[in-house]
Amino acid sequence: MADPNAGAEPTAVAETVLDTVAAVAPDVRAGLPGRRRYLDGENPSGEAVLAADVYADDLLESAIGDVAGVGSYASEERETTVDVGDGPVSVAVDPLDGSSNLKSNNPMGTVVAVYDAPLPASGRDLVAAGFVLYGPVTTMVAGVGAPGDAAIREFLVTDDGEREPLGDVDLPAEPTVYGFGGRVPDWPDDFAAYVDEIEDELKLRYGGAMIADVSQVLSYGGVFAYPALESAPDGKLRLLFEGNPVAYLVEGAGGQSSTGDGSILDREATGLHQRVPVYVGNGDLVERLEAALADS
Ligand code: P6P
Repeated sequence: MADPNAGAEPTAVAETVLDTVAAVAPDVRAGLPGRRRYLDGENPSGEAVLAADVYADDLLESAIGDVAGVGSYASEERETTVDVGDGPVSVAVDPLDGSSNLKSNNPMGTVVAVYDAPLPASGRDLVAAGFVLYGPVTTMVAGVGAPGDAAIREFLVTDDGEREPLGDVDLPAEPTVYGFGGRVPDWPDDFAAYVDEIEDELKLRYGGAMIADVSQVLSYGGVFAYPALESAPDGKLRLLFEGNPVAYLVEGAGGQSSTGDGSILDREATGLHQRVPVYVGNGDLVERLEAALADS
């Protein structure tokens, strides 16, 4: 029997993946109230797992696994990839980024990265990336195409799981906000010196969910970082389903990304859960940060 995924054009598959994530989003959101409890055990990154994390992951794996052209599914919650078909496209997901915000009822999101390559894959192999933000309104920010070629757009996600275009996302030229993860005592001296330099120029906005904090940078201009830490030289965020997709989106919106030493998209992928320092935002702010880190 002919492979139904044969000849599946990666960007067409990617569009369908984004539609599928939007279609599932109302169910993810509706399932949050009853799933604020922690489960026994840890995720592959050694972090506590909420019932909502597993619920969202199961919904997304089932829905994305049915998309023709998708060959494998990976997520923050799963040690290894799941073979879901014979297609050329791999999908890496953070099902509920910032789920610890459930306790405080602050925003969180679903992050999706679509690669035209087996996992683990480089950010240069992305053919699409996006996030759903469960805020006062459910929205999606996404792009389809090679890194740098894709227009980054915002969509309203309706109660029926449809994507209604709201317009292009362009990083404001004048930055106004910053938000940095980790604890001040754990920041290396060079990063702390950078913070001292910019904290009088920008307003502190940090909400503890990467996607919500990146959304503020995309909306108001500025810089988000989960930096390399003294205790964790590769930082906290994962390359495949956090660093790469936000780098794709912020660079596509007119900003820059960095690991501290060049674009996140150029970081070699060696594992599904490898961590990477994440610095994204307006180019001047990212370049000043790279200079500060290089001075150390
Ligand atoms: P901290 C959420 O758990 C997450 O992975 C990112 O969404 C967020 O940026 C970071 O961790 C928050 O970490 O140490 O500030 O709680």
